[in-house]
Amino acid sequence: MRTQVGIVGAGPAGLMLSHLLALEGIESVVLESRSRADVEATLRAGVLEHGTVELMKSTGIGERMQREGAVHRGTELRFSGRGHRIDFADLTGGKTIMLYAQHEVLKDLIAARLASGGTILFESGDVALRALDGAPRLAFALGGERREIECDFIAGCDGFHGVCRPSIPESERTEYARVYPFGWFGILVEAPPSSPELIYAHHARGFALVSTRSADIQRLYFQCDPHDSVDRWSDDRIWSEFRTRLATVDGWAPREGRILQKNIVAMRSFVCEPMQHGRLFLAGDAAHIVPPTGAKGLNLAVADVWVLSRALAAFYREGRRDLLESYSARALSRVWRAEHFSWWMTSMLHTFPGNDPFQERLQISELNYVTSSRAKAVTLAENYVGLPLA
Ligand code: RFL
Ligand code: PHB
Repeated sequence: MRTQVGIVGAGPAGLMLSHLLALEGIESVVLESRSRADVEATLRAGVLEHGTVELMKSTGIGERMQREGAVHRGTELRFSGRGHRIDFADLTGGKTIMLYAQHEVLKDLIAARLASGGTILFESGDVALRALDGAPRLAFALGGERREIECDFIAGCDGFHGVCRPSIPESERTEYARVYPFGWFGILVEAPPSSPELIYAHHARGFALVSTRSADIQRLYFQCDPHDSVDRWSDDRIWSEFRTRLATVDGWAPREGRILQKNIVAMRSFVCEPMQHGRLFLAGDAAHIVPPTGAKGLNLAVADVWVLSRALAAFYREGRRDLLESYSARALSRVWRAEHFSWWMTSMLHTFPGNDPFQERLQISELNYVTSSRAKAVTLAENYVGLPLA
């Protein structure tokens, strides 16, 4: 088997790359270790930046998102028992975000690729990368048989725990990491949204977030011990924690309902530099991780593959190599901006173990500033809706 670009991973990075390349007439094969059903059912992100939304619309995969997604023109920061609105549209010259679940984006991308004759090999096992400096190949197992694909380039879109990043010799990469001393306890709830916009709440007991998935499903999170277990949290205990952390002076309470799912996610910041080695290019979580407080992960994956697809298009159309050579540097400048924003939002809103009253006063001061100074609010808003795609 031969293709122009071998892509490992059918997440947002891999599928969007395959889609963007197809629009340029560039062939790709996507190898995915999980089944299609599993990929299409895994619950993750929910917020799409302005640029991600525009890219989906302009490349013909935005139709269902426009019908079923919800446009949000702002968000609420809640602390000391009061809510403060950050008006994205007003602060950014009209930009907004879209609430549309990551697995819905993946369903749309998979349908679009298959409808235009694209190849996605689900349930591919034992993927290995060979000859990254010469004529690269992807070796893998499918349906009990060993197979190989020869490619011009390999895109490593296989997430944080994938095989692509470790294929770059350790001496050729530098990793920057921060692990946070807390995790997020997430629940999926059968109830209409408690609020028309997302609520990011700072409370002495810890951070809480109110988000939605649809007209009758809510997604809520609260900061927890990363080593905690969902079994220790009864539904009553969960609701009591949310009521406490989200309480306002005028008696606001979340809309409660049947809890459909509970999970705990760890929080980390991570960047691998460079994001390329020979003919291998990393994109998305394979190269970097942000804590979810800035809602950036999926959007960064899309921004990476936008840059990579432009570089590959320039190579195949005009024989240019310069954009491929500068891929990592150009992608990393956006990555580090998002790393800073995600770290800043996380630091401002969470309670850190061992926080002293001085630290707590600093957090409240910063929250007061963000919600009272237009200049500071603009920095939050323009990062949250997303800086323009390169
Ligand atoms: P993914 O989505 O992890 O996809 C990688 C794919 O590669 C496959 N794979 C392999 N395939 C073949 N061979 C191998 N050896 C393989 N190893 C792995 C995997 O099965 C998988 O299908 O990475 P990608 O494409 O880079 O996309 C990244 C995003 O998924 C991620 O950043 C976001 O979900 C992060 N995130 C959020 N991002 C946002 O932009 N907005 C949000 O609101 C948001 N909320 C979140 C989030 C992540 C969360 N969790 C679970 C960490 C909320 C949460 C709770
Ligand atoms: C979500 O809806 O899952 C979500 C929203 C905003 C975030 C993180 C996750 O910052």
